[in-house]
This record gives sequence, C-alpha cells and structure tokens, in this order.
Amino acid sequence: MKKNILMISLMILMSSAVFAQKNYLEESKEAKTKRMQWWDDATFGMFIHWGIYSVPAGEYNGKGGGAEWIMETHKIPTAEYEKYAAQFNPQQFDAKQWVEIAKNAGVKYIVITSKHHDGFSMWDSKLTKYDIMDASPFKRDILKELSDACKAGGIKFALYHSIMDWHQPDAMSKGSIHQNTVNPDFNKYREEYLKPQLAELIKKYDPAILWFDGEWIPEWTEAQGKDLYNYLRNIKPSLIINNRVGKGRDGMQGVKKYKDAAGDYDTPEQEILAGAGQDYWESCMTINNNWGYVKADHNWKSSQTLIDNLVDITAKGGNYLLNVGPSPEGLIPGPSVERLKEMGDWLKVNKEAIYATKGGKTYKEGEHIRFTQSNNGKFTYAIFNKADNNELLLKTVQPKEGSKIYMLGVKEPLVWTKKGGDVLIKLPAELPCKYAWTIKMM
Ligand code: FHN
Repeated sequence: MKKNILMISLMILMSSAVFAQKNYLEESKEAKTKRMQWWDDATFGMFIHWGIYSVPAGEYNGKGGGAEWIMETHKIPTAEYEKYAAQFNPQQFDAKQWVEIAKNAGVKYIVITSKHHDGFSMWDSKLTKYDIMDASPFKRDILKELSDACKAGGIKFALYHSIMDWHQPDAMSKGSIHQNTVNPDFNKYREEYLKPQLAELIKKYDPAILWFDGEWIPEWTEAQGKDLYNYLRNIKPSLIINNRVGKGRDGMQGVKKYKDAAGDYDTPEQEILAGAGQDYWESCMTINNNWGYVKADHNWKSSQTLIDNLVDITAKGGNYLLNVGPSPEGLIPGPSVERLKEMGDWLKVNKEAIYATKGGKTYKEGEHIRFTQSNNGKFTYAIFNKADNNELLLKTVQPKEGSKIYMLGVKEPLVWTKKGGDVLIKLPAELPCKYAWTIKMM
C-alpha cells in the first residue's frame, strides 16, 4: 500500500514539474536588465505598417481618410473589404532591399505588422484562410522572407500584433460595426485563435519582440494581459513584450498607469516623454502623417526633425521606433528612404553618442543641446543642432579640468577655455556632418 502511495505522489510531482509554467511576472530586476540589454543599446528601430489596407491607400469611394483604419473609417462591410486581399499582389516586395534600407538608416530592429486590426494575417497561418497564402494572389510568406533577411542582415526581427480583430467573428466587440455573429465568444477567440496564432508566429519566425496594440477593447483586461505575457514568455523566455499586452498603458503617453502593469516597456505614440524616462520606453512615430500607406500623404517630416527626435529620445533614455508605410506594390516610399539614409549618414559619424548610451537627469541645456553618457559613465556627449560664431557655450555639463575634448568625426582635439563658470568650445571650421554635432568629453 505504502509503495503505491509513494508511486502516485512521485507521478504527481513529476507531471506537475513537466507542466510547471514559470511566472515571469516575478522576474528579478537583474534578469530583466540582462534580457533588455540588446534592446536598450539598440535605441533605433523601424516600424512597418503593411497590409491589404495599402491597396485602397487611404481612399474609399473617392473619399479620403483611414489608411490602416480604412475599414472602420468608411464602415466598409467585411465582404467588401475582403476584396482588397484578392488585389494585394506586391510583386516589387524585396525583403533584402528593405533590410538594406534599414541598415543604411542605422536601424537595429524592425517591427512589422503580422496582423493589424483588420484581421488579415501577413503570413502562412494554419489558423485561417484569411492570410497572404490563401486569400491573396501573392502567395508568398512575407514574414518568412523578412525574418530570413533580417537574420542574414544582423537586424533583430519583431512583430506588431493587434488584439482587436475586425474579422474574427468571436473577436467582435458587441455593437461593433463588423460584428457578424449574434453572440461573439471572446474567450474562444483568445484561447483558440489569438494565442495559437501568436505561438505559431514565435515558432515560425522567432521574433525578438512582440509589439501588442488594440488592447483598448472592452473585452480585454489586465488579467488577460498578464496571462498572455506569461504564456508567451514560457514559449520564448527571452522574448520582449511591450506594455500594450495588458491594460496598463496611460493613453498615447504610453507610460504604465500602475507599477505592476504587464509588459516590459512603455509606448508613447506620436510623442516624446517630457523628461527623462523612469522605465524602459520607446516612442513610436510616423514619418509622414499616417502609419499605413496613403498615396496622398506627402507630409514628410524633415531629416532635421527626425534626427532631433532621435537625439532627444536618446537623451531621455528611450528608443525611437520610426514608421514606414510600404505601397501595395511592396515599395517603401522614396521620401522615407531618403530621410532614413540621411539618418544613417548622421549616425555613421555620431553613433557613439546614440547606441549603448544612457540618458540622465541632466539630459538637456536649453533647446539646442542634449546630453547622453556611455554605458560605463566614462564619457559624456553633448549633441547640439545650433551654434553661434562657430563656438559652443556649455553651462551645466563640463569637461574635467585639463582633459581633451573632441567632436565626433573630427580627429584633432578641440580648443576649450573657461569663461566665468562656463566652458567655451571653439568648433572646427569644417563640420563632419549635417543637422547636429557631438562633443565627446570626460
Ligand atoms: O490603431 C493603431 C494604429 O493603427 C497604429 O497601429 C498605431 C501605432 O502603434 N497604434 C494604434 C493607435 O494608437
């Protein structure tokens, strides 16, 4: 008898050990720091919003508006919207070329939409026929081609995935214009579609990050977010997941509303934190006015603005996730490519002040100077985009007495003198780049 009880308790012990899910919500600070290090050092990512919404390109029945939201904006019935899938045939899509554009920009990771709110799957999914392989004439696995090109190019591959889904009957918020079933069963959508698709994405394309969105629907809760976070981290422990996996995001400012909100980093959208961030954070922004492709949107941000944003965000300890919206032909718009190339040229000269640096309490002086520090604290970088009479005056952060200071991209040390309590730096006659310059000091 005793032997049987021992055997049974041993079997229960073993079976629970086999299926024991680790609780990553209780991950130690050290473990998280180690896991986030590459992301923190990377600083600059490229967002890609691409899907069948690029076919209408921001116009429906002669009316503008919508981009990736066009189905909702123009209240397009599902059967009508599905026709865009049959027209999506981006023959000029070249994943290697996209990765080349990203590398020339100095981008270290790419986040592409696997499924946006419209519910269309941009990969070969076993869970649905509403995907690139079955519903479009293109019949190529876009995510596989891009993840392979990223791996070959040394760029981290990551996925944006929408919790909200306007196509899955059980995902419909009650009263949603897309609701096409009387009693949607959200739990069924979550357990039998959302989570299995995410497991499929991790298994097939090994994303370094899952970037959630569409979490604002009433059916989604923080508890479901915490469960999903743990579920995903148990599949891939090194996975990084943003704070839109739960309900902890405080609007477009994107910071956590409460300390234990699920997710590894904050996600301000179309804005930059006012001051140095308290946690890991990433500002996502469009390069014109839309996330998805809009043929009539020519409001491209200048290279000066884009570089100023990168510097400001880095000085405040954040990452910059800059978006491109490829065309239905599979091309990243020319004006985006030009600006990304200019950012890459600037980073070739000033990368030491951007990658693997940390922001700090003193992150700025006036409107034209930002400060970053090397991770080991040995060097401070003053990055400025305006200087008068070929001189720069520093009041708050100053080089050590007698130390040499340099401008990144210039070989010879710069001449600097004390002027009252300030430091006056003579700038080189010939500057090494456009838009902004970096003084390296100890
Ligand atoms: O509704 C989405 C929008 O389409 C876009 O994906 C942005 C970028 O993250 N996020 C949501 C709006 O906050």
